Amino acid sequence: MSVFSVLRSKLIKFSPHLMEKQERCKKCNIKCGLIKVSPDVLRSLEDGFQKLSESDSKSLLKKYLTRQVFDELKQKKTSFGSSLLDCVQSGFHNHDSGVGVYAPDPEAYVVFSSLFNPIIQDYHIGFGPEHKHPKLDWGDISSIENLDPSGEHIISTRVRCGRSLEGYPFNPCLTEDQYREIEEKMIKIFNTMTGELEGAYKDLLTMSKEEQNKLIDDHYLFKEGDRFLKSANASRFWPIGRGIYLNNNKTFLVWVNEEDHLRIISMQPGGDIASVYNRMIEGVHFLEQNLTFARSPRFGFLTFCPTNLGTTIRASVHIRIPKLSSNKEKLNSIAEKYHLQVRGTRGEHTDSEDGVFDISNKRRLGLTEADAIREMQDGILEILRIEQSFH
Ligand code: ADP
Ligand code: CIR
Repeated sequence: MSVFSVLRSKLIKFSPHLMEKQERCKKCNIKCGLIKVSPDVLRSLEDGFQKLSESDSKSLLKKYLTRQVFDELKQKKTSFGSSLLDCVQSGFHNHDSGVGVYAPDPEAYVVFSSLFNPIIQDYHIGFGPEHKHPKLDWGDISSIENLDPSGEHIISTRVRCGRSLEGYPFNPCLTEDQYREIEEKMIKIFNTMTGELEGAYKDLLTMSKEEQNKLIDDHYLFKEGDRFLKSANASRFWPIGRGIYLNNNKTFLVWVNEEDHLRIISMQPGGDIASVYNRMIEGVHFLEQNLTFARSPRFGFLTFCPTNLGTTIRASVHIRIPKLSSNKEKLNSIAEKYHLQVRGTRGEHTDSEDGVFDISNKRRLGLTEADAIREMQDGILEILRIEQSFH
């Protein structure tokens, strides 16, 4: 590579507007073929592709990264300088990934659409390339029922959504200054929260290990050292810019700069999903008075992981179902039929402890917020009906 082309690609990476006079690609309408992918990156791509092909990985990445798609995409870059390697390296390193891809910046969903589209269609159950995410609709909260009024099975309920701030790329492209800038912006807003949402922000940089571990064990804080995120280049400068806002009742939380710029979370003991959902909406309304969230006409709210696009809603219960827990096949078949996802007690990629599962809606894209909540509610009610029918 000549000195000139190295300089040019560096300049373009930091100043995408320099590409303005260049031609746009006919397929993705982005200047995706103009910055050369380096021989090192190409070698890592070929090597990773070969190893994944020979593995018994069940990831969606392995399923959809055919040789043809790989050859079509391996030379492309977004105007942020992201290559195919930035999208797939988590799945290349972690063959036990369920999905295996992340979008390093918002353009990646378009430039690498031949890979993202089929993965999105598979995960979000039928959201095809011709589909558009519907308009935001929180729905009628008064129609949502308590999932477990007797309090016998549901330990707690949580609803979260993810938000990216317009004007910033995702984790792998954020600079150290941008991490600090986002955090500072958020602290100013958190300081103005009142009423039920009033609380305090704690940054990870100055938090003691004891406090951090207690918050993780109590299910408030994100875990440390997620290997899927780490190999996606999403943990650079950790713990700079990362932290958690907690209201005084510990029922409303905001994660800053973990997987997404923001995760807005509401949770409480029991099965009163209407109260939990309502509080999360209140928090979102408050934050959006002060921030602009990145939203695409096709994908809805934009997130780092394609599994979170659209509504970005994950509504979950921690549920004790001893009978179904000893009949995993039955539990999985109900989950599949009702579009639910079963996770372990400490979140994704963890095991169930004491027969407690985290069960939530699976898809978030191609349906409204109200539909996502309804889908979770219908599935959980069916699980409880079946659990109670075993005597
Ligand atoms: P997400 O992708 O929604 O952020 P994770 O699977 O990473 O979720 O889990 C984050 C944390 O939230 C974990 O500690 C997990 O146990 C906790 N959590 C998820 N659902 C519930 C729930 N219904 N009640 C209590 N904690 C929950
Ligand atoms: C995987 O493929 O298993 C991980 N990359 C996680 C995928 C979805 N979860 C997430 O975004 N937290």
